[in-house]
Amino acid sequence: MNKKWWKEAVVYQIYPRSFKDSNNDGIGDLRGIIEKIDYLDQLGVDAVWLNPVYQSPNDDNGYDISDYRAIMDEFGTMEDLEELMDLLHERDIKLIMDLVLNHSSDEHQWFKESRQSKDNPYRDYYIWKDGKNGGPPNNWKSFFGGSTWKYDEQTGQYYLHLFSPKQPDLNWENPEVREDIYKMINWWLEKGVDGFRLDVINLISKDQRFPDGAKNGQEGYKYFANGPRVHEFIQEMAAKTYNNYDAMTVGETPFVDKDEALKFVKEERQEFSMVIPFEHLEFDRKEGWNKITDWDLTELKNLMSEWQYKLQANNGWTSLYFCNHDQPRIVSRYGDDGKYRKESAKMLGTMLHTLRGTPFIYQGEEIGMTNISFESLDDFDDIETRGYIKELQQEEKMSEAEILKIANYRTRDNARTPMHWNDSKYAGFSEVKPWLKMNRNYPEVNVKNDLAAADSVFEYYKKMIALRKKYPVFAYGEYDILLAKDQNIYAYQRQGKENNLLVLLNFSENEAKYNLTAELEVESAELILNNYQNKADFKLQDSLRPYEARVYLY
Ligand code: ISL
Ligand code: CA
Repeated sequence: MNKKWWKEAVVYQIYPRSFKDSNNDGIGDLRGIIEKIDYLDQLGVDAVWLNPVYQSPNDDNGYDISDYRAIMDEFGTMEDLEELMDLLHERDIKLIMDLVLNHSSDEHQWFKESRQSKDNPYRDYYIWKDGKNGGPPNNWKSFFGGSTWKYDEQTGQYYLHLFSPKQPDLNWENPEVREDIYKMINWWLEKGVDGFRLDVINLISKDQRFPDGAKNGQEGYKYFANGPRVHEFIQEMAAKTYNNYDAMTVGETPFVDKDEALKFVKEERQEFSMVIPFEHLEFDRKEGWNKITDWDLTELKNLMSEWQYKLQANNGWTSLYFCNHDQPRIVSRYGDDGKYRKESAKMLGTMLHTLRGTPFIYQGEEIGMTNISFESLDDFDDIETRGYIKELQQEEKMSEAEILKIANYRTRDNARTPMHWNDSKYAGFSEVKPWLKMNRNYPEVNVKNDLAAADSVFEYYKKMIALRKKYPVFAYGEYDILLAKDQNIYAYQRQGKENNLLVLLNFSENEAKYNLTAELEVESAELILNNYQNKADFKLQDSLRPYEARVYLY
């Protein structure tokens, strides 16, 4: 196994808008992050990934970029970003930037030109088509509701937008677009950033026939996800930009299974260091956004195992995550955000830090932040949620109360409420009313409390990160599942050069018995991590307490 800094790293994701507001305008900013570098250092993370901080009209909170080489006014200046980068580097923390290359803002100079006329030099920077039978060119459905096509009066054609109409898709078929993008990426690399998270990067190559999708357009993704030229484009970009640096790259890849993933991350192919998988976060939404589905731990175990085995056998790598700015909080989904909040937060964290891959922590996860419960549909800010609410009201005629229930469970706002630093009004995030409502439990769940308590989620995370640094088996050990059929316990081994790990995770709120005598021949092992105070001796046959996590070294 080739050693790489990013295989040993733990990444901390910051959503700048909601991390820390330094100038009290209610919006988090770069100087706010600078104020909290000590905190990141204390936790022990190796890299910080910032969600987009570029100039943007904020139709989708920065994922609609109007200038890739300028900083959003609300977040600060380029000097602030450079200072942040230098200060992180002084502490050996890398800086990973978000790159949104599938689309830009409609307020980007390129699009302003492009929509002017059919013979404008920038026309082919975007995807323009004539309508069909008085409607859009095909039936593809946008991620945020409605058609993916918008009619533009000026030239009488439609442009493609997989996301909001203010996020027109760039035309990667055009070599000039690609070259302009590569120049921009190199400009950031020259500045000294250490890598990139590449937004929906597997959507950049569209089937040029633009066929209708089955199921009334729901399956349009078959023609724009993992498209015909996607690997050609990525290999070209990699060779001309980040592969000439010691950079880490993580491709965000919806609609990708383990086989598809391998094409992006097999080391010899030189595309990405790792991808962001989605399948492990889809169990509770198999029947769509507006229905919470029951699921079984064995499904999660099977899926994780498939990825783990496939990637380790083929020299591939992955990111490990449960939370990000698009996902509801994991304790409220796969854990318990009531009685066992702390135990389950630690147990889920243990899984992320002991599988083979690079763990990503999303701000607030390290203190066990939970989902929100907004009281009015007007409180939601997320463009995706607002799209669904409209659909449920107009097409499904669902009642307000039902919509509120599902929106609170599903909304991306769950991740985006301001970070809880202490128990003061607005939780130490700001002194004025923040841009998005707070989660009401901040007087209990906050950094100040966690730093003061020995059994806090924060202290546990700190310990996990330190262990990962101490024992290479955390990063490089071979994965092997144990107790594969158990419905409550996820158990596995990691086999390394010097040591092995045994990981036992109880996903249920009840005590769960296990018997490893048929699968393991280990006489003694040291308990190096446990989320309960009364420590358990090593036994091949024993039981785990509710949401208990144990990691043994032998
Ligand atoms: O968030 C989702 C599910 O709740 C996805 O549909 C999401 O839109 C998709 O994963 C792509 O996400 C990325 O690109 C979007 C942006 O809104 C997300 O914040 C970003 O992570 C468009 O740039
Ligand atoms: Ca601010």
